[in-house]
Amino acid sequence: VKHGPADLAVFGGTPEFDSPLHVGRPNVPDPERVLKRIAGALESRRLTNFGPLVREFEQAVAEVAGTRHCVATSNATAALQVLVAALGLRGEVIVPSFTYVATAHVLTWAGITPVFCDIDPDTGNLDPAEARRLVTPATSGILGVHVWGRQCAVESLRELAGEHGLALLYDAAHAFGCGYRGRGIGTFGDGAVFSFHATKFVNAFEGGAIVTDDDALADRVRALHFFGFDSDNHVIGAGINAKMSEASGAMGLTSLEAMSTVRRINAEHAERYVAELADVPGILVGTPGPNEWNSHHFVVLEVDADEAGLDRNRLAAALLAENVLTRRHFDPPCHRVEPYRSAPDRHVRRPLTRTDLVAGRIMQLPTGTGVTGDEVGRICRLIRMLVEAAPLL
Ligand code: T4K
Repeated sequence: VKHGPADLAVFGGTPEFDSPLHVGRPNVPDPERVLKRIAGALESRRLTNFGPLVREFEQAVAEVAGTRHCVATSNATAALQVLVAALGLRGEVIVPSFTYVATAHVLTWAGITPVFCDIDPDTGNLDPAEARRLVTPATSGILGVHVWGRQCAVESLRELAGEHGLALLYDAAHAFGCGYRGRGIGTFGDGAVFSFHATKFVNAFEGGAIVTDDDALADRVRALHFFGFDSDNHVIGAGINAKMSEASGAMGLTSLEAMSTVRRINAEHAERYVAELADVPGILVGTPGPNEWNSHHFVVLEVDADEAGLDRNRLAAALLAENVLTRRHFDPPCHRVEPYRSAPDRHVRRPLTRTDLVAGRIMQLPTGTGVTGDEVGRICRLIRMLVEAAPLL
């Protein structure tokens, strides 16, 4: 137990935790059930190419997403590549810089210019008014990102896309199991993409999915994620291989079965962080807005250095010394990494001041089934103590 600043690890005290606490520690659902499903796949020798596990996974994902169609993929990056190709995007696409680099890189790989748009600092999502100012005759689409599973300004973006005849797609890598106004988040836009990477709410080791309500788009996506082969075995376009394997299907299905338990644990952790840090100056724990349904997979802390007396980086370093490994997604934002920062004029049409501000202030804290409520309480006490000790740090 730490009694005062001298006990903090940054001042030579013993670290609070013996072993590191991670952000993104996978939720491992029911190992026996995963292995049983994999054994079944081995037994039947159906290992990939639309086996029964992947089919079942696709149906279950569509149900949670609230969409008519789901195509499971090897990861979300490949899913975005397929969706971008299926929608025929070209020229310029408006996208936030405050996202994982995968979102921007997918456009670059397709020969499209990502034009970075600033965000609403309250949600971390695309600012539709700013997006409107970025539309040019070369714009073919808007790619929004539902950061932390909080939905973009879906109504305004739909209006904007409709006015200019633009495709509207969403990177919902963070947002599986989330929703807004009673609708699954996958139902917004022409199509959306989920990630089932190991570090996500529901995981398939590696995995992703494309969801849509558009029958023709679904057919095209299905073909393009399988070298371009349609259901009649004709090649309809330049597809790639983005299929999900049965081993991933086994993990994904089992992880889906544990979803409500994981959501409950996440929600408890999130509530505890919010309650215990509520009166710590300069420390704000993000919460979903009204009408939002969230998986609480991310606990996002915003540090106001003026009020807290220390900035995000110093707080993160002091927590690291205590064996609390926070993450800083998304810092640096996309426009500050290659290849975008070397060619800012192509990608950054207006200053991204709110993106830079938010990126410099946020950090994610450990949550999920990899940490206990007691550990969350100890992390909160550490943060409180570090803010109190800020003048000494
Ligand atoms: N769009 C957005 C908005 C995204 O955030 C992402 C991915 C994508 C698209 C692309 O989705 P995918 O193509 O990946 O499906 C992670 C993930 O690698 C990445 O999927 C994710 N976003 C990104 C936000 O976070 P890191 O750098 O945090 O992961 P890593 O490997 O450092 O792991 C975090 C912590 O978890 C570590 O402390 C170790 C622990 N860990 C990790 C893995 C993978 C484990 O204990 N076991 C594990 O198996 O990137």
